[in-house]
Amino acid sequence: MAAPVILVLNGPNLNMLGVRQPEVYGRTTLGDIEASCRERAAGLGLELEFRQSNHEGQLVEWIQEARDNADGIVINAGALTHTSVAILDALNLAELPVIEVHISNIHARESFRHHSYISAVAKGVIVGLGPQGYLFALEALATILGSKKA
Ligand code: CA2
Repeated sequence: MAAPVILVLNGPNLNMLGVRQPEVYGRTTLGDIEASCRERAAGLGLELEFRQSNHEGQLVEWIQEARDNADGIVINAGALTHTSVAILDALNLAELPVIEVHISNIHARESFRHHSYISAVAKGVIVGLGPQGYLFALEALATILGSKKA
């Protein structure tokens, strides 16, 4: 059987991880996160597509494509988490299991970060656990999709 395909999507400014504000987001770069996700996905029997865009429309298009090309989505939409009904609609249309990830604990930060449009469609939400949150999200999808190796 073919390995389930997981689309890991990253929104605006996440390409700056490890470069600015290490006190909030740490020193790990998005490249480091991609490498650890690839390693974990291989161990879980998952195929990985890892992407980042600063553009809402690009993220919407990737989510639309995922409906036919992927089996699950991990998404850290960055600041679009708190503003984008378009991403919520795209995720609803995709009809795939979604795990929402945030590196920081958005509930311990400014009040405008406390609400997420994406949480309404997410099977689960992982916040505040740093880059490891992405790995927990892959574990969760592997369990949901039944691909976890014994
Ligand atoms: O904690 C998270 O993962 C966030 O999704 C990160 C977003 C923020 O807007 C969300 O509220 C929570 C920010 C993306 C990263 O922005 C950077 C800013 C400075 C230095 C490095 C990254």
